Amino acid sequence: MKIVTSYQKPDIDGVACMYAYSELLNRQGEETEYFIWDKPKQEVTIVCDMFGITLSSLKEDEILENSEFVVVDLNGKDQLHDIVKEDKVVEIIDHHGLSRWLQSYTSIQRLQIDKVGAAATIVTERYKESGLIPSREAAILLFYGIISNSINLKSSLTKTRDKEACQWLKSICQDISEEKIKEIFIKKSRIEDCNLRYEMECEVPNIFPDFKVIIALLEVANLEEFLKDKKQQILKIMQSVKKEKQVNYIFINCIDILNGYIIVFAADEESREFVRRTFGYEFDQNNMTKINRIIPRKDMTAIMRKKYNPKIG
Ligand SMILES: [Mn+2]
Repeated sequence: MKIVTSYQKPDIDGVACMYAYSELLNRQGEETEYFIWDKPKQEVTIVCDMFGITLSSLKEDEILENSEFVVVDLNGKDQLHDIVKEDKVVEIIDHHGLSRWLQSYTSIQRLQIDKVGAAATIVTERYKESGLIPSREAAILLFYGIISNSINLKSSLTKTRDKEACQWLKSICQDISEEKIKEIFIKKSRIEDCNLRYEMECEVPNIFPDFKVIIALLEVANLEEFLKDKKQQILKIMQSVKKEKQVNYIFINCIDILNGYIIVFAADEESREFVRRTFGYEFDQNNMTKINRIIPRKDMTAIMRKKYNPKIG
């Protein structure tokens, strides 16, 4: 039995890949299920409710001892469930930078890590290659997975391949609609205070030889309005996460998903100084910096890895 899985609390790209790739493997005669670890991001619920999609993940205790794993939308290890043993991972499909854990996967039979906007693009291409048409549910999840990860195809990471995958999914599934994109983005921006920390994705530090840093992330529509209301709370959350996780620096990348710009600000002066010297951003009198294009968190992580990591093999 093969189990398709991804990182804890996956976003819609991760969920789309688990759902759709497991479906594809099953239709190609393999026996697979998918395992969603922990509650997915809010956007997953929004899309599933909107289109009446039901997810049926394996439960932790249903995973058999000698299962093999396919890991999607991830090539690291620190965000994988303990049950996923390195030597049981047989395939990886991802679009993130290469992680230092990659070498520990000793049983890999198939590995595809491409710099595209979403891992769902790669899974969509697997369907095209196979000559099979994804189910309505798989097509919808893949489409909005690509739209979400590529910020409506506006992110600097967007490739022609992402656009072509979206075109193809639209052509095979009539329920996919452009109008729904704005609706999803606006719904996604209504973040309750009790969910703010969770939506900020600020729990996993990037560990470098000399320091630890967290890049929090928020993707909302009408960002400036949103920050008028939430900036103080965001600062407080960052300051307590900094203590709790014992990291040296913490800052947030806020992306306006409708208007295509970002605002970056940091928890304290130390963290601001780190952002200045790492990315060259300058802060205004409110200690914020606005950049008139979308810089994905992945790009920031890549810059840090290049600058501060000794060469990874
Ligand atoms: Mn992704």
